Amino acid sequence: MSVRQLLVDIHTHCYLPRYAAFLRQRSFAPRIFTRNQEERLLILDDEPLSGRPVGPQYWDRDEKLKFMDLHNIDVSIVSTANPWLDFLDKPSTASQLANELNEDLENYCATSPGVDGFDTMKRLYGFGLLPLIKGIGTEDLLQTVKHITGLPHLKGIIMGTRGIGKGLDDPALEPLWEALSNTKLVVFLHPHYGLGSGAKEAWGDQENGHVLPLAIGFPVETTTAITRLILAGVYDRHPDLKILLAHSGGALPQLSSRIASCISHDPLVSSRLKHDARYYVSRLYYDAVNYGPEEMGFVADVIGRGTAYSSIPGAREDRLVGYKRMLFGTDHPFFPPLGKEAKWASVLENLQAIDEVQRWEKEHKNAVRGGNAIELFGLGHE
Ligand code: 5CU
Repeated sequence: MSVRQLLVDIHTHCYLPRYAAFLRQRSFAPRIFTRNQEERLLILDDEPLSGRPVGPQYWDRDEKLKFMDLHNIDVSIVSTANPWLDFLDKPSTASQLANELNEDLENYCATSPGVDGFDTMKRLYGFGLLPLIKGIGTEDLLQTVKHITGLPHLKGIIMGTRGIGKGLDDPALEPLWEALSNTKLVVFLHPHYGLGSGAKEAWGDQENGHVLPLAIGFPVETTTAITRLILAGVYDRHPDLKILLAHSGGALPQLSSRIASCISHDPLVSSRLKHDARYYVSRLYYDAVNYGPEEMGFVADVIGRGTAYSSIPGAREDRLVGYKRMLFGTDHPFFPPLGKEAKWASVLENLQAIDEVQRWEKEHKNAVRGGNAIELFGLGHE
């Protein structure tokens, strides 16, 4: 009897009811407000103050399950959408809210239905939140990591690119990397700020909706953040860290040889790292959210090629292993159809892209669609 291959969505968001209620109490971004009897969401610094419509698809678990059913998604690993708790300024509020939201998400997942034919597997798992704000104590961060490791349906944490205010190369984060690398938790690194204060000039005066911040700002932000982490030697000190990059790593795969070359020509940095930068690229995980078969195959090729850049003697290049580090995602509830179509193009495009990668056999496509996620997150073994 052949075993059904599962479709697992590892990039799918929500604003839990408690989080949405919190945003409704705020009078500036991030906030949810009502205009003409319609709730609207304002989260990005550079979006029009009118925000955009927001509704139950962001907080109602039944809506998530309906969306999954519509697209034949068996399992989702749900994360709070940006900007998480980054905007809070009181460590005690951030820690308390993180703990409450992590409990809420555990409950959201633990009480979800099981997957048909897979006895021990739930349809919903989650990424928890850390109180990553300026002024937070290391103990508070480590306490939250410990709390999350005790919540069996939370399989990782989602975090933004600012860490506790100074980015991911901040030495103050060292104990956190250490703690995370001693757990099975996967760190989902996700953008929010785009180009930050440089955006106004970079995007120009023309009104282009959300296109530039999302298509360019987000990926550049992720690329910069993970490059800074690599340059700080975090992966050398914590090779067991499991970091999953949103949007297929942004521009990292495309720029990895250039980054490696810039490092090797820089007198300050050339001897700092244990490996060529391309090796670290092969140690990361990437969502398969890039909407095109050529991009999908390219990212996998670059990951696979990185295996040859280890400074470990005898390391061999195996281009085909790249697919093992790529995992299907949707970005739901963002990118809904503009028209009345039932199925979401943003989902179908990524599925089609996976399906059309040249040189990927059925086995590779199934791994990216779900097998890799089941293995990486240990689904069904809680
Ligand atoms: O449309 C957007 O603004 C977003 C966002 O903020 N976060 C995300 O994950 N996808 C799209």
